[in-house]
Amino acid sequence: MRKIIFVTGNPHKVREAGDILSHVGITVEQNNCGYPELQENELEPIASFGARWAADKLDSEVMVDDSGLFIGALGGFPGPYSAYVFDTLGNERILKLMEGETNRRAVFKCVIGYCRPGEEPYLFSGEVAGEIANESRGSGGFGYDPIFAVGGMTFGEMVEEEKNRLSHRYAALSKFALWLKKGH
Ligand code: ITT
Repeated sequence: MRKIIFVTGNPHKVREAGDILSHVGITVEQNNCGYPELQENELEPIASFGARWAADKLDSEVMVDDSGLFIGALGGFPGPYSAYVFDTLGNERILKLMEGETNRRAVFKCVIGYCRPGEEPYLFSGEVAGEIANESRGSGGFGYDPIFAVGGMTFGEMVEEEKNRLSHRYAALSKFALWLKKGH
């Protein structure tokens, strides 16, 4: 089994990535060393810089995951600021911001950055379209899962395998896995 170091402070991401990548013979190991998160309007440069920085710091091949929830009616907010907004506002106050809003469309995006020491990073992105639920539902998953719904069900209401079959992370990791399988 090939083992890739996953630099993240979020154990839920590691668990999901571990599940998804185990099907293609890859295991992931969490490293909590962190990386400087650029302030950018897109996820790609954040993942790119982070992957390169961590590969050089750990002198090993690494992957990072930068994800964000882009809410249409809020002009794409919180997008790349999703972690900060989750920590400061949280789901209930996002639902308040969305009160009376009929356009509930949102997109969850994930960008996986992969890098080897001294090399250029590679990026793999995935997204899933969904809606902001009217209320928080379900206790599964993490973060925005209880308020992000696909096909009428929130990620929080889904069992892990269901979320992992249709999530933004699954979409990004599938591309990554395919690329690795080609011998990279
Ligand atoms: P690292 O940067 O250390 O990897 P993080 O949790 O800060 O961990 P992000 O910046 O990518 O990661 O996360 C943005 C926010 O979106 C954060 O609050 C996450 O909890 C949340 N999030 C990311 N993926 C999610 C998912 O699949 N379902 C629900 N919320 C998610």
